[in-house]
Amino acid sequence: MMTIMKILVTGGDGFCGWPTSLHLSNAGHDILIIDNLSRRSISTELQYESLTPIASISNRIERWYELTGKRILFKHMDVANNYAALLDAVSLFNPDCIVHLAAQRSAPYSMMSVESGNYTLNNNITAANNVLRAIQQHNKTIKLVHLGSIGVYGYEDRSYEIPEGKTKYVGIDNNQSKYTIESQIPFNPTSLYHLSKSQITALLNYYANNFGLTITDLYQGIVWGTQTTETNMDETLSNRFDYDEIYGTVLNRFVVQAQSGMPISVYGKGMQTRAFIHIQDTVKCIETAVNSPASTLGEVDVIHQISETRTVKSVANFVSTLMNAKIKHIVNPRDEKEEHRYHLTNRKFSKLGMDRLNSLEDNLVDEIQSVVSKNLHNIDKACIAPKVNWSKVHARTPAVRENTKTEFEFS
Ligand code: USQ
Repeated sequence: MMTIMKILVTGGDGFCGWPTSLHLSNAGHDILIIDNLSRRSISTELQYESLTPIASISNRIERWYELTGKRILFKHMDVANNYAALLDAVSLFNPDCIVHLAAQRSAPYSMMSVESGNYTLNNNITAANNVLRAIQQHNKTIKLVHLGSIGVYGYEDRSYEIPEGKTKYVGIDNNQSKYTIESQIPFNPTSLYHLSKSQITALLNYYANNFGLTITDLYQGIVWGTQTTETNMDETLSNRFDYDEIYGTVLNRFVVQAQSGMPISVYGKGMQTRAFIHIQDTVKCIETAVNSPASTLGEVDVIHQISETRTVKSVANFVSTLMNAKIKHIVNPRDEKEEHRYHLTNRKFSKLGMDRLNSLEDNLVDEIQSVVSKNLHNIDKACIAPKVNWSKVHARTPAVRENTKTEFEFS
């Protein structure tokens, strides 16, 4: 029988956080969302809006209550900047589990300017430390599920399969005896956002080793899709859909481009391999992690939250064939390898019963029809061309938006 838990979701108003909160609430858990609503203020700052209309957090919560009779609690709070308030909330709510999703999650945003890079590092690392500290101070048995990123490994050429968690190195010491070193394979993040997530893994290990906290770290791939069973129940519950140059991830962008008659913009050669997961599977994987037994004391349980890996070119080809759209290779605005070997293990979720995750083939048509076609009139073509150049740190403020190029530079 499922145990009903009290679950605190930080970042519960965001793209992964909102559907996760609904999903866990629907499963019968008591949910408290803590969020500073920064995803909404960054949207205003950039002047890039979600393609789907987004209701206010109070309307979302009220509608959920009207539809289901389930009450989600909400506290407007900045986890990174108000430790005392966070500790108060944790002490008062006394959760069994904290799902920590509060983070600045865009890699391009973190590379946009010195300020946005510093904000990403400070916000993400301090928020994670505050959550860990609150658990340590209030009640060390609270389980932490952190949403990490598969991007911490980076995209160098690797001939081997990247394991979930530690790998063993066996060597011979000076006395000709065998010794073993256990460690994660080296991280090589390619953006400050991904660097912030790799720094957080050090924090998680520190608190697990030194204070015995129970922690699961989900290294998630690029999320695509918009709605889940719960967000589909009513328009007021709709999740966001970003396709702009900063927050839009590759597949969302390709679908919007194809649907609005623009060429699909493949950066460089397009042989970059990336891991993907549908938002419906994100919420199910998080639920599985919440319900799974505690990790070995002192060890962070690392799980790869991905359903498939594909090259950018194969994603472009798939969308192009499906929607009869042209593909254009454009000058890559990022510092990244355009061709590399990349293999990831993802056996842990199948062992936990999550063995059939959605692939592009399963869900893309539905996504195009129910989300993109329906909101075609809202597409702002000017926000699609990439304006952040990875190798040049240059400020991009709303004030200069009108003057920035909206055309692509083709290679
Ligand atoms: N790309 C294109 N054309 C585009 C946009 C992107 O070819 O129009 C390419 C990029 O060069 C890159 C790949 O597609 O090689 C993926 O780019 P992305 O923007 O979809 O994803 P990325 O910026 O790497 O990271 C994003 C989010 C981050 C999340 C991460 C998942 O910014 O929040 O954590 O996806 S992962 O990297 O797997 O950890």
